[in-house]
Amino acid sequence: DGVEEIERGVVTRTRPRTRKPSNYKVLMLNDDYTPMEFVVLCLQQFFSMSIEDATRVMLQVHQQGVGVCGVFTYEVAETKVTQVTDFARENQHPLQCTLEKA
Ligand code: TYC
Repeated sequence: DGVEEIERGVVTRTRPRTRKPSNYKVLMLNDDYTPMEFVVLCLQQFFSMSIEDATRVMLQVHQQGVGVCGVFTYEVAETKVTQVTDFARENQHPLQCTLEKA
């Protein structure tokens, strides 16, 4: 903790005022029904991936059950999860996305 002398010899101890925000991974989960092309489209649209990277991540999720879409601050990660989930529901797909502290 920092030590500050303010006036007339009064000494106060202060905590460091800021803390770096933690990062969160956005994870894509596999399911049996969402079309592969739809997952690739989501990864391109919401995570700005090239078609090659999107296809690689989609296949990893398909084969291993889960894959990392990216790492973001909590607020951004939460927004991405909502965007993917809403877009999937609008298109009647069960695709699931979640976040995990990095
Ligand atoms: N397993 C799906 C299929 O065979 C494809 C898929 C991949 C679904 C990744 C979800 O996050 C996912 N159609």
